[in-house]
Amino acid sequence: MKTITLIGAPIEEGSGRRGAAMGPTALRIAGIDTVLAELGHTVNDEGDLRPLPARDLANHPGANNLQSVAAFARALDEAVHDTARKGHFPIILGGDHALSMGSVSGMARHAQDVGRPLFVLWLDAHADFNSPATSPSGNMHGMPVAFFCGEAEFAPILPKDRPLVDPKKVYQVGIRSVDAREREEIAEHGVNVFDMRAIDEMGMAHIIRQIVDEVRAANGLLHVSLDVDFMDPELAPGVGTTVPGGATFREAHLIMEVLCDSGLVSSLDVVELNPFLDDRGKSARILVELTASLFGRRILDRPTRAA
Ligand code: EXY
Ligand code: MN
Ligand code: MN
Ligand code: MN
Repeated sequence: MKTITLIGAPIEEGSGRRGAAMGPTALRIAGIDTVLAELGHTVNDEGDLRPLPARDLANHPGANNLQSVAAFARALDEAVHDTARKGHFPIILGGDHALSMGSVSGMARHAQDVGRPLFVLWLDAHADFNSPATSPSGNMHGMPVAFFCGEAEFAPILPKDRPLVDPKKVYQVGIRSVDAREREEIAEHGVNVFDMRAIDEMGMAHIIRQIVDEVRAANGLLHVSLDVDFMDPELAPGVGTTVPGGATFREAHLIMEVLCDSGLVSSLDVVELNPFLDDRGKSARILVELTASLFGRRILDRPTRAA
């Protein structure tokens, strides 16, 4: 059983619209804490971070709301690193996806402390590999992967010596919306992308087992970043960036079940939930279901699959 720390990150300034700041509250109302406690885990809810804007940074024409986004990145880098150092499992309740600039950086520091490589599983419709130089929107929720890989260095958001994530240790699953320059960047840097076509052709079981096998072979830590728009919008409508043709309920569940069996997951972001756009809490409830599967809820007991 784990000791889990819930960290609320009510950021919406990275997304270009209002509503995602209500995400942490909706996830709590949907029962994320009680579900985990009922599975036998110890759950500490640290409440929500409320950082003041980072006024030391100049506004940037290609990075909307930089001061607010940077403030959350700094606060999460610290909070996630501190949580992991105590041996606790951080779950970050978002909030838009710009928060992963901080959460992944905090885990990269922890991985460096313990001498293990950090892998990132990015469950998303989008590659989130823009920078201010490539972004069509300037919205920073489209930039976190480039940021933690060191490919969006335009302002002193985090210390210069922060550890970066190797793009070849980033696995993106569910992708179906990639901008022109982003497409070139992810290819150039060797990000592992399993787009929806790959899921259709190979099957989710094959893909997730391949990822788990690679993390295990490297004795890695695995940070999971779950964007609501990874799932099909019919299933999870509570997000501002819906893209048709997403993952099904079973595909999403299977990932969580296999990840749970693997024992390799070190940290989790649950992001982009916009309760203002949701349908009577449907998306929030699905996110709680998926989190429960990651932490041990299972349909039936089954023998552990040989590695
Ligand atoms: N690629 C688009 C942009 O950079 O503006 C859309 C990004 C949406 C990002 C969402 C959170 O995954
Ligand atoms: Mn995203
Ligand atoms: Mn997305
Ligand atoms: Mn580049």
